[in-house]
Amino acid sequence: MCLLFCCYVLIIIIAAKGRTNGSLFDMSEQERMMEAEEYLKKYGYLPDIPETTSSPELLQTSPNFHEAVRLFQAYVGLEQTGELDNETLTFMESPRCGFKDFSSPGEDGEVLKYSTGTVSWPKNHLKYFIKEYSIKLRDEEVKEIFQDSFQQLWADVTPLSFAEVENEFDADIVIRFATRQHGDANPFDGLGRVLAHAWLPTSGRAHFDDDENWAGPTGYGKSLQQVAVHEIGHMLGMKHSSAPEAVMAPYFRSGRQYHISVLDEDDIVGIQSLYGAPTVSTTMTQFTTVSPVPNGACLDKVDAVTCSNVLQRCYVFNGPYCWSIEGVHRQVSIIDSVFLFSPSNVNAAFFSPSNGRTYILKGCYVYQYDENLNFVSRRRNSQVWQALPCSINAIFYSSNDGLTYAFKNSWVYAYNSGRLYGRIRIENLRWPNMPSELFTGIDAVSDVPPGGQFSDNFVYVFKGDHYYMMNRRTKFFSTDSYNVKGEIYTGCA
Ligand SMILES: [Ca+2]
Ligand SMILES: [Ca+2]
Ligand SMILES: [Zn+2]
Ligand SMILES: [Zn+2]
Repeated sequence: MCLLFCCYVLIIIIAAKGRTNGSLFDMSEQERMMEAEEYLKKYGYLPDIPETTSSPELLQTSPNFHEAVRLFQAYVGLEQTGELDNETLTFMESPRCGFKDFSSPGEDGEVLKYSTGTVSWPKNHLKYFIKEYSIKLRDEEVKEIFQDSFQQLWADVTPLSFAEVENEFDADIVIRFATRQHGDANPFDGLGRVLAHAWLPTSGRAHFDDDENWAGPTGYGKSLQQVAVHEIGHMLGMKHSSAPEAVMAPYFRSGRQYHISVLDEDDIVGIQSLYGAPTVSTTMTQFTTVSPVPNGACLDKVDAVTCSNVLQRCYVFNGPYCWSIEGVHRQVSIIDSVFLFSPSNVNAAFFSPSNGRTYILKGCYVYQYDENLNFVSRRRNSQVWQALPCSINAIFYSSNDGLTYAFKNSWVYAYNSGRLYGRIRIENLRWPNMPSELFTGIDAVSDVPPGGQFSDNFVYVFKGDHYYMMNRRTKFFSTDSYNVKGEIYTGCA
């Protein structure tokens, strides 16, 4: 008896579940037609007129319904059969953005690629605020993902710039993570299907479904970065694109497209139709005007260090200057008089013994120089190293294990050539005896002592006005730290 009763309860639960979130494949054909109609209305393929009472019989014979299916199939790149075949149903089941694909159905039956709203922001500097965080990721990680999504992709191809603020009233853009009913007309639907939605300018709102298993750049789950870049696109005025490779395509991509490191040509043309191309100041033909090198200038902190074993010379960067150190000789110069096109106040620099190149990183860009320090190229961080964020703190090549380590805030990214080998928190590096003040970030690292003894056994880690020594082989940190000012290469001694 109990067994029967329990089964009965279970069936009711399954049936009730099927009504709200069941698979299209498990439904009767009639239910499937009704669900598909809802879907096509929701995403703009069919007019959403409440008075029309549709029935599966009516739909089966309705030319509008089959036309809408055909339009949907064209949009997602399927054969236009006009029927709810398996490929079509699979797309309708896939995780996607909640924004409509068409705002007016049909649009002359023409399938556009990128499309934009008619309104863009009337200013180029926008402030955003994360009002509610995800329970799936640390706040700090969410902050970093949004910072990079704004800076690294959209700001790079437009005159737009972005800053995070800590107050809703100062913000143009407000971001929330929420589940189910959350105060607007589009409640979320639990795990899967709709992942997020956002509004066109100048509303400045984006909501992310926190029932999704959001993941950072190397975690398993749905890449928050991929969805964030897409929703930011909406908030800047972009609608959906039918170009399958576009960031503004409505469907979530798993696998190789997990983390977006460049916008598609389609997205770039679209966003530039609203805001134009970047202004000159972000391109590399800028003129630096800095005061002449001060006499007796000395370093109190270090932006970056790089040592070339081809030239047997190190460069230590601070503000607009770099100190060249070769044995006991040191010379101060303005950075771009040595490294053509390099900006000042660099983030990080290192020399790679595998190709003899020197790399200088600032913001989202990496400047490359050949073994004689001739300028080679300027590319995005993420084009050179997979998923490397903008504005890192430090980077160095470890001759011991052949990996390149890049540091940003409390994270370290390890690379095998350009491929991401792993990303962990600095405190989990298992480099014994590491001082805890380094867990929150470091300023610079050098595999060679800035004095230039190339056979030396230590790696030098800089933070503030101190540096620390780590054994190159054992990765064991010395207990003592040293004041940067006390050293010959700083010019302060
Ligand atoms: Ca969902
Ligand atoms: Ca630095
Ligand atoms: Zn969207
Ligand atoms: Zn919402």
